[in-house]
Amino acid sequence: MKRLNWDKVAVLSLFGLLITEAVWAAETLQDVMTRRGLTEKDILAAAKTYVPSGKRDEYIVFSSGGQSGHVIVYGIPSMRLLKYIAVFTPEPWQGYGFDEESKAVLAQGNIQGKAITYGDTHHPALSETNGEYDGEYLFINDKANPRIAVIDLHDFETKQIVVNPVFKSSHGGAFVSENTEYIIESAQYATPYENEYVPLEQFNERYRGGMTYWYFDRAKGRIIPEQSFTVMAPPYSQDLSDFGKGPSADWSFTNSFCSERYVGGIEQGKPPFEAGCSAKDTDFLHVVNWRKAAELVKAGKATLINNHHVITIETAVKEGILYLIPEAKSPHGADVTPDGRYIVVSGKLDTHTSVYSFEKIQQAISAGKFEGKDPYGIPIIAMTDALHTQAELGLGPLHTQFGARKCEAFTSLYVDSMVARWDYCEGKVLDKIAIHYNIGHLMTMHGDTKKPEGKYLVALNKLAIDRFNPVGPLHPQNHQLIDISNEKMTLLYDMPLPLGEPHYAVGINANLLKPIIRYKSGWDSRANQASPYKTLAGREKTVKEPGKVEILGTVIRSHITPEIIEVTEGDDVTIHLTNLERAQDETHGFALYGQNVNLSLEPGKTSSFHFIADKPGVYPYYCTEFCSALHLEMQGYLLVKPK
Ligand code: CUK
Ligand code: CUA
Repeated sequence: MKRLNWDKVAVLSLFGLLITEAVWAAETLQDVMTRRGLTEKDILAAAKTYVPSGKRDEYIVFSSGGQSGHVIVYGIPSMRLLKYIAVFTPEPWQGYGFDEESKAVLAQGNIQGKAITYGDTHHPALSETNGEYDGEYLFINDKANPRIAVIDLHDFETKQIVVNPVFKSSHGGAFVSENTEYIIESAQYATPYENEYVPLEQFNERYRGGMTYWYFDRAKGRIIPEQSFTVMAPPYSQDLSDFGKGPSADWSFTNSFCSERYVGGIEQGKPPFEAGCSAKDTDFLHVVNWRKAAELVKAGKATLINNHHVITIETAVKEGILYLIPEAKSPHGADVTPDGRYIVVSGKLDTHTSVYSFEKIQQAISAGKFEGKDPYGIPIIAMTDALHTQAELGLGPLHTQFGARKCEAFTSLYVDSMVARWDYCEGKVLDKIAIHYNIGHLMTMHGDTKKPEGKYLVALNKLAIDRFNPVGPLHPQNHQLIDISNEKMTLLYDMPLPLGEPHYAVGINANLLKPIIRYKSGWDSRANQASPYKTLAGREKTVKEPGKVEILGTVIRSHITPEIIEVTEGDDVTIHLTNLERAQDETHGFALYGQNVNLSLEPGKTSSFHFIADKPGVYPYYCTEFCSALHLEMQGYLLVKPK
């Protein structure tokens, strides 16, 4: 055996001790900055965004989840993800699309009898009272299949989906009126209102756009389709919308693109058309008196199409509720200023952003001063008669949000990849900041309300390119947090969002949200009422009828009751489970082998599932949330006996 050289051992251990000491000595801020290559600017940004362990964020953001059909919730300034809210797409963690209660919500979104299991969400809108966020509801649209969803912010769950009865394409939703009386959804690509084939040759006569006004019943927390209506519009590819505020509260504004009505190489009624959607110099801003439109519907002046109230173009013109104003080519955002006096519209193909004066629009309307009519007889107000000012902001201006200072606006510049801060009263640029890369929407805190809080701005960027660690050809998108509290805007943080294209987001002061911690015991959260299947401890039971088994069960640490379920091959099986927990965050899950069953049972919730036990066998089930030290023991067996 080789003898140890004790001298060497001693030297080595001393050396080891020294190294350990060097590493273990507390690092100073300067040490960390040197080690990680951080600048003072980085440290300042970190200090502005870091939310210490156990502390909470000042603002909560609801972002569109794009093609995922979800809504993404995160905090500002930390940019920490808090939740995905499943809306148009099944989502197993929440049991959404797996339990019968949420399946019923998704089924409301079926289109002409077909289940649609995704959505292309674009614009979330927070409910408002007197033009300010009240923290109660969130609405979001689906562009691919014109639908609007209602999310209750008391529990962050999707409660309702409504399908647009006349559009087959829509984009300009969801935006709310000052007191959330209506949610607007405007059409995008014109289609016939009827669900039938109409040849493209009849594009001008039969294809239509329009603006749907969904009536929201605040007491019920639901949209009432029967009390909703659509103002029909020409096939001009309506786009984004906004409701007025204050003096303009009774009006809504919707822009449009391709008012040439170009379709696949044919300008309607003319030979093949070269310039396509860029032949004209301007498109049309649609100005609608929705308050009066609602009165017309009540007075029986609407036409029923697909069992839905439609105000035809003819009626709209006759009653004076619809006007057009030329706007810069290929516009995108239409945003009403906090004081409700101006409408800001940017044309992507024009470097100017236009500020329309609501007062001037009203003057032109009451004086009957129009520059003419469009081919559908809608009066056109001359641009010069409606403009307050124009500002040259940069290339590809898109969307506008507002700041806390007087006349302060922020506009995204898609082509320049910049944000411009400017004064919409004076029409002058105040500051610009480069973003990475190609910004779409932008958002400031409460930036679309009567009282913007400013402070932070989030740039929602279409391309991330090289900002993050590469993860293959499909990149996440980039939400960039920008500090707007000082004279110069400064970039604070890049957050990758890997779920879908986040078109728009809304940020609300966290103090305004008061979500519940638990449901009332035995609650059907989707219907927002006590579940008929509510089950108390000790009252669990199995009801058997020939060919049918119904189980009323419970879950609580650390048992699923019943722990054994016996059925016969071919039985129609329904299981209702109530979570009896009252403790915060004591959610139990429920998964059953081979039946696509996956429930999330938050404290108090009752959820159900149903299936046909068509194959004899042994089907274990278990709780999917690590709920206690005896979590793994929370299990049972479903036994399907052969006939
Ligand atoms: S949109 Cu995507 S960037 Cu749907 Cu409002 Cu403008
Ligand atoms: Cu309940 Cu794990």
